[in-house]
Amino acid sequence: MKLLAATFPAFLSLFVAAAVTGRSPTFNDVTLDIVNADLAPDGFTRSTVSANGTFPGPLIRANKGDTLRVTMNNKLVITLSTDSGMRRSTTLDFDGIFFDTPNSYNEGTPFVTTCPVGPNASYTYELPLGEQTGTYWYHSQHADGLRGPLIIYDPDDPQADLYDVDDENTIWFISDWWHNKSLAMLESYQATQIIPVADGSLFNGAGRFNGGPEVSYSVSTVESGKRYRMRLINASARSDFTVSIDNHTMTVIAADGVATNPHVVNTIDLLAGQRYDVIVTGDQPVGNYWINTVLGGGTPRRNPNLNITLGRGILHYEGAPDAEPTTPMTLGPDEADRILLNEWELSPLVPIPAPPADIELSFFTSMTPNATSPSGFNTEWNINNISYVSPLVPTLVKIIDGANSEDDFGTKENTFVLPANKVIQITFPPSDEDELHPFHLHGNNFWVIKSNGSDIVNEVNPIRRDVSGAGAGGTTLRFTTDRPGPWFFHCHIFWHMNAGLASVMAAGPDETRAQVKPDAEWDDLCDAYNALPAELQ
Ligand SMILES: *[C@@H]1O[C@H](CO)[C@@H](O)[C@H](O)[C@H]1NC(C)=O
Ligand SMILES: *[C@@H]1O[C@H](CO)[C@@H](O)[C@H](O)[C@H]1NC(C)=O
Ligand SMILES: *[C@@H]1O[C@H](CO)[C@@H](O)[C@H](O)[C@H]1NC(C)=O
Ligand SMILES: *[C@@H]1O[C@H](CO)[C@@H](O)[C@H](O)[C@H]1NC(C)=O
Ligand SMILES: *[C@@H]1O[C@H](CO)[C@@H](O)[C@H](O)[C@H]1NC(C)=O
Ligand SMILES: *[C@@H]1O[C@H](CO)[C@@H](O)[C@H](O)[C@H]1NC(C)=O
Ligand SMILES: *[C@@H]1O[C@H](CO)[C@@H](O)[C@H](O)[C@H]1NC(C)=O
Ligand SMILES: *[C@@H]1O[C@H](CO)[C@@H](O)[C@H](O)[C@H]1NC(C)=O
Ligand SMILES: *[C@@H]1O[C@H](CO)[C@@H](O)[C@H](O)[C@H]1NC(C)=O
Ligand SMILES: [Cu+2]
Repeated sequence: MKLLAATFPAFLSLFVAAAVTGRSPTFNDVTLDIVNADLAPDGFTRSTVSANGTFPGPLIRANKGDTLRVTMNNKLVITLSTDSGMRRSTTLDFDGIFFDTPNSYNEGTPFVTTCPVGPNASYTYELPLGEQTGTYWYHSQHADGLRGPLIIYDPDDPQADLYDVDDENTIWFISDWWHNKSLAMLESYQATQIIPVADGSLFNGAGRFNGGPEVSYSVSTVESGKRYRMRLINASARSDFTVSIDNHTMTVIAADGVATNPHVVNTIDLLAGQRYDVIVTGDQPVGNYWINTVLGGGTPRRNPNLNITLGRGILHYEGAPDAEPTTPMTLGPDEADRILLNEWELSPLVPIPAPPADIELSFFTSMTPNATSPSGFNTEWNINNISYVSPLVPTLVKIIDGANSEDDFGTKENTFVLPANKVIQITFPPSDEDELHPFHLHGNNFWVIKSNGSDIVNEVNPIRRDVSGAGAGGTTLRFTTDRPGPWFFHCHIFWHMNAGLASVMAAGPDETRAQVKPDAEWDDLCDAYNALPAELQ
């Protein structure tokens, strides 16, 4: 007995120590087969590039502290002759995941941290999740369907008392949907400067377009009296969404994986790549209610298939008939009744004041029509007059091989070499932009010191996130370079990014060389990619 009494606490404290220092991570192995699949989520059949043949791709679920190992098998081979117009080589990008430094080479951004993986090849991405929790998504760098949710659950969630249900049925995956293949649309955009307009939108993989069949809308079921943690993911290529639920409010409790103080609204504008976790309570009479997901970004004038009224899902109470709501399809609350989520009104649950900036950068965005760029593009988006073009050798490879200053990169790589452990401020000055560019920083959160649409400057408890809009009103972001590595910083609108609205924040080249230790599997990717014929790249 004595022995037991003496060893038990010792065992316990060892166990706790291991959990805290992450010395014995739980490996969580996931396989995704990237395949060409014919899908018709809105009733129109098209060939897609998809994870496991579905849209959205399967849920990747993890717990706080896990090390995720995602094996991607590129099986984009079978229908080569019929599927031209979609790329064969691919990577996976895990939006919002920090990656701890030694592993940041697994971050998946083509030609920044890796070369794409060709057909019939596989790659295993290792993601040590550390302290991160919340709502994320994975995607490839194209608009042909490869997108899916990634949720990190926290068994000791400090917000657990705010909701009763949080499971695979409380994910709201919202995206635009395109009937044409992305390469053809990109070519047309670059030739004409006319940005493609989506054919419609999907709510959890179901939607409709004008003149299409009446596909059943996706149903989200709730029980009267219960509180649900709905995880909204805007997995759009271009479009943003205005989300509301007839007769219900939404209490925002997290933005891009960062827990916030509860904030009640009835309308949320979701930019491409953004995520919000909201509490929805079954506090209305048992019935069926429309969830309105109204697509922004382009007018039906440019694409007659698009009817923004058709983007929706159903909030169904247990006990109500299995039927569509009998109320009209609207675009959400009238202007007067709208309680819009304003980013600057959110405050993190755990405030971290933004330290003063050591280095200040100013980002001026512009579009140059009819440019003749090295890539042959005819429409260019610029940051400070430079339109990003991917290098042939990934930024990380160059850094490992000794690149130290901006002169070691081509002008078109728009790479900012930043010392480690500094505070960087990026200001988008007020401009005559008529679009809001959802700028996304890989591998890090930033503080939103000033949001577009507000003059409030907040350095005390600003929201931290990884996507924020830059537009006419001006936006100020701040982040630290305490994670060495080259981090892509780009507009999340697929068409803008591909036309050059992107840059790379190369944090701490010396520290990157010292700390980032790629394995042999990664080392082989570029040689394998470069050996592929162009049509397989
Ligand atoms: C994807 O499909 C493969 C092959 O069927 C399967 O082994 C794997 O578990 C699936 N992945 C997920 C995340 O469901
Ligand atoms: C991929 O493997 C399949 C089956 O082994 C083969 O038919 C096909 O030619 C391969 N494709 C490439 C691009 O290597
Ligand atoms: C630029 O391209 C557009 C569309 O092709 C064309 O209408 C316009 O005249 C061109 N402008 C110049 C300056 O070449
Ligand atoms: C899709 O392709 C069709 C046929 O070429 C074309 O008429 C339409 O404008 C394209 N749609 C988009 C969004 O590019
Ligand atoms: C997703 O992001 C795009 C681009 O910013 C935006 O147009 C669209 O409204 C967003 N969707 C949602 C549901 O917020
Ligand atoms: C929503 O509330 C309005 C009045 O506030 C009511 O007219 C309408 O019937 C309600 N909708 C449902 C589906 O109960
Ligand atoms: C869009 O869809 C709604 C609902 O079905 C319909 O009432 C409306 O007429 C459609 N709009 C157009 C322009 O067809
Ligand atoms: C971009 O080019 C314009 C026109 O040549 C020039 O006026 C402006 O100063 C340049 N901006 C930057 C940030 O280099
Ligand atoms: C950005 O801010 C400007 C200035 O406040 C405002 O006019 C514009 O509507 C905002 N853009 C969006 C999409 O909210
Ligand atoms: Cu943009």
